[in-house]
Amino acid sequence: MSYAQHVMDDLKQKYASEPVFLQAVQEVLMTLQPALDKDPKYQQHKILERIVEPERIIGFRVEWVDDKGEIQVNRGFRVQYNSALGPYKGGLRFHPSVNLGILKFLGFEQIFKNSLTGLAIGGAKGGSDFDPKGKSDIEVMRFCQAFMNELYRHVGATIDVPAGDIGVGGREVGYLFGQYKKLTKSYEGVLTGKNVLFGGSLARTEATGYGNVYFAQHMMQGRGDSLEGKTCVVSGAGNVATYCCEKLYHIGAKPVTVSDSRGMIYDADGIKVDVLKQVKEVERASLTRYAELVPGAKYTPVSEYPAGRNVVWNVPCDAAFPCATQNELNLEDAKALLANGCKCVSEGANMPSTLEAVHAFLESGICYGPSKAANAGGVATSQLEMAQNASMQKWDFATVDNKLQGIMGNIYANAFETAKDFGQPNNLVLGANIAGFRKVADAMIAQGVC
Ligand code: NDP
Ligand code: 2IT
Repeated sequence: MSYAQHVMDDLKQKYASEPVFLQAVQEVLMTLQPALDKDPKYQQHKILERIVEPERIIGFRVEWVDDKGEIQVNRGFRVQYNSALGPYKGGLRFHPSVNLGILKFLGFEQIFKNSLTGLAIGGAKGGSDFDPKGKSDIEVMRFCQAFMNELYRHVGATIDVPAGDIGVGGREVGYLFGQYKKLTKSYEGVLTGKNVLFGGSLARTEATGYGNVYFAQHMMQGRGDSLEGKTCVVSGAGNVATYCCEKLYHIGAKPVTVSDSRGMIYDADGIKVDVLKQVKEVERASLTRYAELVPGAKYTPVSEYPAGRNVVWNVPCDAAFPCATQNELNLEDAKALLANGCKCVSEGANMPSTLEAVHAFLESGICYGPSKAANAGGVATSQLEMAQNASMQKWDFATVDNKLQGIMGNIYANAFETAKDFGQPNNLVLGANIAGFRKVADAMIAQGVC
């Protein structure tokens, strides 16, 4: 039995109750074997056994009082996964589905993603089962303050720097930052994704979506093609999806769909990004509101989806950008995309495709950009925010965006060249996993067993 398989089997026994965590580890470990065979030092130093275990897991009770005066209790977590390359770095997710297994999957992915950026950041993730939906602004503020009342002990500008993810955007980061400052007296870059008024970086809001499109454009250009003039489907309607749509227009492509947890929009003329921002960023409403504001757009509620399938993937397209959540694209969806002529899938969300869907994309030979490479622009720009905070500088939008473009180009080249070195030039899953892994593993070996 191979080294990777042995570690995977052991993990399956230990963490049977954490299926998405096991899925994320499986995807990585099953592609690493050629690198492990080439260099026995990784097995000698028991790198796999070490890298799959978080350095530290912090779990805590979050109690707060809602607008009716009732006490509410939520669970809070921070998974400090790996600090070989730098301070822990990764987002916070506030969503009712959050549990330790989901945060371990996200934290594990973050290790390799952050390594791929080429920047000095370790991997982490955190969050809570708190649901910001339907809560008043004051309730969200009280919750964020209660969450930080424990988290502040474990984070800091050179220790662990959280940011946003699902359910955590500029508003939440602002409240978390305010409470950290209150508790510690320290005005420091302890969170990224801050408002530009108090240390936030220009282009951080746009970075994940823009970066995903830059990555997809590199993949297409690598095949002598381009996204220009192409019809694109996008899932999600939050931060990543919105700025993915915006950048698609900048490069001459047309996004025709977006979706949220209640339904999807098909707008054949192209998604109106200003309307989407109004609905989601200003009104915080459902996509039914988009259909009200854009009469030509077609809204399909989840209740009309065929069992478990987002109909976004049935819309004929040249390129697809899953930007909502994990496992939102299954084998049937992959087959529908391929049958309709889709040539490129670039993942804005973390692990949006099931393992079966990933295999279908790889076998088909289309451009497939795995999330830890394609969506790394968000965390990379977070590191640029850390750099600006540490040096007390503020860079203009173009400076940050140019750096982001350079980073996405480097990630593509690194994943592609690594995949080529291992004889599978079009397998960016293998290329990204091996390239991300080797840097972290080599740093762990150099830092000793500690
Ligand atoms: P947001 O909260 O801004 O938006 C999430 C979007 O996805 C919403 O439209 C939401 O719908 C939808 N969604 C969430 N969960 C589900 C679900 N279970 N089923 C259907 N739709 C769902 O989050 P982001 O845009 O920031 O994050 C989207 C994805 O991108 C996540 O996978 C995240 O981990 C990843 N990511 C984010 C980065 C960032 O910088 N923000 C960086 C890298 C990756 P609704 O509003 O109805 O809940
Ligand atoms: O999944 C991710 O990379 C993020 N949610 C962004 C993390 C960050 O620290 O900016």
